[in-house]
Amino acid sequence: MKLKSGIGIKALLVFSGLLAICGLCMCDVVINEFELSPPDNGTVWVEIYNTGDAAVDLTGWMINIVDKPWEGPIPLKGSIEPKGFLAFDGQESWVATGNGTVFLYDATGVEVDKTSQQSDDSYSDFTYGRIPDGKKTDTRADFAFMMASKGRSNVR
Ligand SMILES: [Ca+2]
Ligand SMILES: [Ca+2]
Repeated sequence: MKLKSGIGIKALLVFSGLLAICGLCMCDVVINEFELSPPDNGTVWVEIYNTGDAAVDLTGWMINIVDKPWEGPIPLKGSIEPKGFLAFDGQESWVATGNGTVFLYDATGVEVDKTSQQSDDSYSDFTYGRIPDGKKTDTRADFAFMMASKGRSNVR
């Protein structure tokens, strides 16, 4: 009897371990749009989109904008709803060069998404975004130069 329950607990631990691993594998959140060349000396920002069917806890997640040797880390918080959009601002003190690659890391530091390197010196209301939302073939073609839609669905 004791042995049985011991096995039961072990199985339960293995099972919850698998659940935890699945939780970490949620690669359903993508970088959906980013503004590295904002108009009027504005703040750079990055929009993420949850392509999945479950809310994702963003505690401990991080966006990093890299324009070597410069890096701009943006810690995330809260959670993102299924098919939801969220935009996170960089720091106002950052001087936008219009260049950069954007990375998204989950709470364990695993790279969840990465954009192509972009260069945009227009300092206009246009941004780079995935059209349609969440399009991910891991090529430059995933991102179109489009009218900014911060925190909303992307439209050409
Ligand atoms: Ca812009
Ligand atoms: Ca958008």
